[in-house]
Amino acid sequence: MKLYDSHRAPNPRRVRWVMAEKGIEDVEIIQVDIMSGEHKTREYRDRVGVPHVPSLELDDGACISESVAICRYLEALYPEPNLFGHDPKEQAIIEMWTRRCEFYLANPIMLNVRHSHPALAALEAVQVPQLADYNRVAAERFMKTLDRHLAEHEFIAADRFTIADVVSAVGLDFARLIKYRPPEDLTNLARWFEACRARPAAKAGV
Ligand SMILES: N[C@@H](CCC(=O)N[C@@H](CS)C(=O)NCC(=O)O)C(=O)O
Repeated sequence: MKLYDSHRAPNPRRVRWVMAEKGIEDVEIIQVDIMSGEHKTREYRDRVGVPHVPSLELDDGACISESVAICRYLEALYPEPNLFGHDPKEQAIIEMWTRRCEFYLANPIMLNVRHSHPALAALEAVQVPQLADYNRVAAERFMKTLDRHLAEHEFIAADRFTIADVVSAVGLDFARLIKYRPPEDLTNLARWFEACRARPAAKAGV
């Protein structure tokens, strides 16, 4: 299998992190330079279907994009350690949190960064500072919810590290590009974030 990756981009990092948690080493990593538009070439779009990274190309040539779908596929091939849930209830709860964390935290943070960092202007038709502010405020609203939840829970979605933690930690870490730090009073969030960042797999390909 081949992973179309882009070194600094957050969504491919989710996949690299999951691969490292599971000790997956038999995937060839191919760097795609999104800053120069390599993901928009005819060849890449024909192969992958969308101008996005990551994408996982299977040995039969099929390409799976969407980082969480790729991670779920890898979980089916390499079930341990379990990141997506053991039984229907746990799977649904982990998916619930993963979607919340993607919609209300990771995506707004990504938009905040993309509309603030001068170097990322290359990825936007136009950078809109108000959009950056709006998305930061939206992400911080959900950070408060997460902080309250993490007062009672070590990890976000289960009694162990899961895909919901990967999505959230990668999102928050991406904001370091613009030197963003979550509000200091969110101490439970800070404790959880440091625990995630301390995991050996957090350094995969970073
Ligand atoms: N929901 C998709 C998002 C993919 C995505 O937006 N990837 C970014 C890099 S993190 C990208 O390819 N950006 C290229 C662009 O915006 O032109 C996923 O989770 O894989």
